[in-house]
Amino acid sequence: TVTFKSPAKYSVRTSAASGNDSAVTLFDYGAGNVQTPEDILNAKRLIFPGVGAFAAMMDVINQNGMADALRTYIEKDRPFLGICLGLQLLFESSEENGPVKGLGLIPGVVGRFDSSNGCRVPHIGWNALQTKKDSVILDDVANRHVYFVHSYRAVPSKENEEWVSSTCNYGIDFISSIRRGNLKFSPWFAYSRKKMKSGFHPPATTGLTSFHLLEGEMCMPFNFTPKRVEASFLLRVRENVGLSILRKFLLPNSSKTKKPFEGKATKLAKRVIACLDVRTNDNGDLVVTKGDQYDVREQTKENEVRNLGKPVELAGQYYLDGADEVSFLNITGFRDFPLGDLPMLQILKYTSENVFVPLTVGGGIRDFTDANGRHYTSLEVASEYFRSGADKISIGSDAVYAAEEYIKTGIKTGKSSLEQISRVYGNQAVVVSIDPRRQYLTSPYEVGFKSVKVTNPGPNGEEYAWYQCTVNGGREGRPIGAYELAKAVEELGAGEILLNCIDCDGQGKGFDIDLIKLISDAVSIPVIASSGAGTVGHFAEVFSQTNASAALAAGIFHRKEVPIQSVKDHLLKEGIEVRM
Ligand code: 1PR
Repeated sequence: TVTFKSPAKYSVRTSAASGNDSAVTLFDYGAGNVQTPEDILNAKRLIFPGVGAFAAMMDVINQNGMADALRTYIEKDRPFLGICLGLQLLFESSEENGPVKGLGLIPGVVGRFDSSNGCRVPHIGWNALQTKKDSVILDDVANRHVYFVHSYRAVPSKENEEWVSSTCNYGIDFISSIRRGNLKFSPWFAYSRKKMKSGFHPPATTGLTSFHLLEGEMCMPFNFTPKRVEASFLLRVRENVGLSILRKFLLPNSSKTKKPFEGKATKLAKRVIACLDVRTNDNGDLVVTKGDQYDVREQTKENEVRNLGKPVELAGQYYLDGADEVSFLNITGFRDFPLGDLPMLQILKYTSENVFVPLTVGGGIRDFTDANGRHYTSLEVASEYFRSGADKISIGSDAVYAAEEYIKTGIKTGKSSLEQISRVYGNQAVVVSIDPRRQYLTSPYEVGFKSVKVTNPGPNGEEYAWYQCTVNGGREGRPIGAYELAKAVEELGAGEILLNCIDCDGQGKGFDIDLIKLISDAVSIPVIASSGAGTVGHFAEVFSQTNASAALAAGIFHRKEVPIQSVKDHLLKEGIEVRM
């Protein structure tokens, strides 16, 4: 029984008062304190989809008495499923903005990943679990990749060994799930009567509005709308691992969902991302379009906007085809205010009901004053995107201005959209999209920006180039290079870089390896290589010759020239780990 107290709000909880054993209570610690400590104590099963920052969460739950209620509930061996912060808060303390004390139910601390061991932070993507002991709830996860996105992790130690049910390796081993319960009982008993705590890191990216669950080979955004719950629990539960974990928690005597997975996940997989550039065409319909070097109009007399399909349908197809993430770029967001562009929000809502891989959305994230004089902050714009189902937002033009200002003054004002959104939602939720254009040079000393010796000389035999950042969809060049921008936005709080290249966009001749090498070597956050994919070989090339964590393509997928599955098959053949 899943009933919602306030379905219109995302801060929903279920009714645990029905007396029905299958009732589940969702722990909402923020958003107006709709939940009381009594609700926790009366819960039949409690799910804590913790998102946000550790310190802020502990403050809230200590002040409103929920921390004590939670401790009592868990100490009484009542069924509890903690996700993300819902796992981390059980430990003694977290380093996140701290040290800050946790509930102290499990010995050990939550610390930050260290990028000095060669791993990019945040840890983003599909990684492999090492299951430690027979943990029925993880049946369907064995040998699979599951999605992580986080900068902090619980540290395994002798003292907490007995709690650990799986670990994951990212430079070092960290705790990916914990569990305690006596397995001489049947699974039903194990879940219903004994301690059961399992926290896969989930994404924490959607603030207080939603949480993510591991999905069959992936993690999904999970907005708790009744429709979504119904669709997900009742219809999709057979299809994916994440939901099967939930199902096993909620319906412990249910049968195994699938035959064992035959592949073998061993480490963090390289991601293949499908990108949908979206804009309104001349008839007023929101369509997926695709440019040639950012020109999205057909070379016809009518000069119409190229129309490659419907956004929700295409995104759904790419999810089924095996895309590891889907990105929407609202490419005219720089001139059309996104909150005035409700169809885009609708597209996100519909897409997130059916697409259970992380969704990124970009375009138009900035402060804005509308025609009636109402001022919207970039944070409000981003929040609206998150509420509509986005897991990450991507900032283009506004990040360029912020980086220019930061480089000029050396001061982090905390006021840029990038800083504000990453402070509230975490840097793993903030992508900076860079739109650079190659500018050839005869000597690297011609400009004050970082240049590279290019593999293919320029039209006049120039051997060097710098990559000039642009704003407003490539329309305006700015006095800042991609290298300088990438380093500045990393310092300002970006969690990932989406690295386009206007010269290569839509050309199908391969990624700009020189550029991607330059940027992925310069920063320690993940870099998504974009623009120019034309063959499966181009993906293998970018992963073998650069430190890109993901590769994104648009045209070849929209025109059905290269299926996502064939990209993955090829990468696998080349010895590059992918999520199959
Ligand atoms: O500046 O914050 O409003 O964000 C605008 C966003 O829209 C930016 O992320 C910017 O990259 C994007 N954008 C703006 N204009 C265009 C355009 O094409 N005219 N699209 C545009 C960027 C590039 C990629 C493309 C890859 C792969 N498109 O997203 O998907 O190049 O293409 P390919 O595989 O076909 O080569 P703001």
